[in-house]
Amino acid sequence: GGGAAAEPKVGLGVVVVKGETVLLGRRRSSIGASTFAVPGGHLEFGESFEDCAEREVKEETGLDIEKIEFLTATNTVFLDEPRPAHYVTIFVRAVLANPQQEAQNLEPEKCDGWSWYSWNELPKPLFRPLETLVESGFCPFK
Ligand code: 8DG
Ligand code: MG
Ligand code: MG
Repeated sequence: GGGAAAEPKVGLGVVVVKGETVLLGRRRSSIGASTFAVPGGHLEFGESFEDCAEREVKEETGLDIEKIEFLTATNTVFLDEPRPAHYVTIFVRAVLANPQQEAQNLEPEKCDGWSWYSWNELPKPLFRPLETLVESGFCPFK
């Protein structure tokens, strides 16, 4: 796998914040299988970060988000995967448009389910881009 034609891709992760907690799900997809990640996916051609964040969170969890803000970007090379990959991940933060709304697992073939975790008690292992974000000392609460 991997071949000379492989290029870095742009992923986008959404740190959805509710009170002191963030939304994470365990991945079933090939890259980072069984690691905990925030909802997200590929930035599509012509899409803004905000539109991508809204779309991916809606597709994967059914949740409506607002107050979408850019946080930071990470650079991750996945060499130990079945198919090597390189992602620049744009991380944004958002809050629920309606805090009563519950997360649904709308892509069960890609995720084991969504739960809320305190930033101080994150589950392990984290998906590499998220681990990088956490290790950089970044805190989405302010
Ligand atoms: P899409 O086809 O809906 O765009 O993608 P997806 O089906 O949602 O796939 P995904 O694996 O969730 O996201 C696509 C890629 O984005 C993934 O293989 C790696 C990259 N990615 C990061 N960081 C993050 C992250 O924090 N969360 C998610 N979900 N994907 C991320 O680089
Ligand atoms: Mg996804
Ligand atoms: Mg998706």
